[in-house]
Amino acid sequence: MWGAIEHLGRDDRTRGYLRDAWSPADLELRAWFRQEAARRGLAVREDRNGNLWAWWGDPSDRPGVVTGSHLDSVRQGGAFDGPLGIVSAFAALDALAAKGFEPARPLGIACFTDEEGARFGVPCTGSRLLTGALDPDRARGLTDDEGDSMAEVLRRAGRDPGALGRDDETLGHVGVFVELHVEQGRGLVHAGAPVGVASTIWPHGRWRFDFRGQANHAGTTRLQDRDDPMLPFARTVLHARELAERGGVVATFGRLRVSPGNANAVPGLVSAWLDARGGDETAVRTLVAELTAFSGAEVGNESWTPAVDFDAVLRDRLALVAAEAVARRTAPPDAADGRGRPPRSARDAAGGAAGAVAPVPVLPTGAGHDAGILAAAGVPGAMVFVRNPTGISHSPEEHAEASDCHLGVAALAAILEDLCQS
Ligand code: HGY
Ligand code: MN
Ligand code: MN
Repeated sequence: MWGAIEHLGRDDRTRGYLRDAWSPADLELRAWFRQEAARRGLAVREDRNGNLWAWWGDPSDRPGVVTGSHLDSVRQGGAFDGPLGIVSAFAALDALAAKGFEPARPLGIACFTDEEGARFGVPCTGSRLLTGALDPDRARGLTDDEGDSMAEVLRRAGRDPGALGRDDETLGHVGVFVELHVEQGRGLVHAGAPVGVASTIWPHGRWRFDFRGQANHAGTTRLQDRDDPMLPFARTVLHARELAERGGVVATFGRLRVSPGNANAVPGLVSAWLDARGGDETAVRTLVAELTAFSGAEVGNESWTPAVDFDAVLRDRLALVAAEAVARRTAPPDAADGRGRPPRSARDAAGGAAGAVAPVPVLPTGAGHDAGILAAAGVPGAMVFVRNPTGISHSPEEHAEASDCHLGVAALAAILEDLCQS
């Protein structure tokens, strides 16, 4: 499966991915999702917001267990952020089917649309629209770099933008949502573990800063006659770093638009997007307020996601289930006979004694996810992380070892089996 999609949307110069929502690459990936679901006899449907759902069983009978993630990427992103959760979901269902497991409740795979917000600027638009966290009129009016609105892009993709909006029927099909994701950090590297479970998603948001000035000739305009917006922008970027260090949070200006963008002219407008996050919501909001006052820019909030604490009982239960699944696949051959038979049980394998297997590490994350949007809407959820050797993400360097990915699938399969027992 991985081989079937890894070339889709890849920039072969940089090996980064360009998988904007509703781009040709995204449409090819959505077709791939439908093929993989059909190959397994899963009923596929697209909801009014463009999210895809593949079902083993009928969720209108009773709320199901859902896993999945997203297929879109940031610009020049990595291969794993999103797709690893989708490929692992299909592989986990294959593992359950191969052992003859019959889920006692519907089991679904979700592919959320436009999780990164790379094209229209707001992250998780599919899950935010689904849960009512994003106003459909605002969504329809969001524009991309070409000035095309989401409504126009949806129409071109054969969808009805008028249908966007909260979808309680679809949301009601999700009894619990478990998202597997490559770790975007090095927590599992430091813990020496291939798989972990999320505790919290940090509060995070995006703000647009517009610095207005006077467009003018770069050669004939004296310095004292200039109103150059690039200067307050530059001071603001440096000040953001100082405030972030002081406040114990992170702040990033990663997207910049200089208008009109002539090399031989003082710009008239500099637009810059701030991404601010941290474990403490007050500290994040304080940074934004202080930076706004300092900047002198027009500042608009484009998205805000409050802190999400995943359900602690579910988190701890899945951390144990994942640990047992990993132990079963990594335990040394049974010493008794030395014939390398898998050990009698994960518990024996762990320590020989009847002791329990230690749960996998439980980690916070500074990355937003659809699982966080659903949890904020009251859908019980959890996240499974797969080790990322360098921790790098949102970059072509993003990577996960195949052996860790397979352990992630084993953990996800065990989790889905555990949740679908009854
Ligand atoms: O930006 C994020 O945290 C996520 O990768 N969309
Ligand atoms: Mn991402
Ligand atoms: Mn992601």
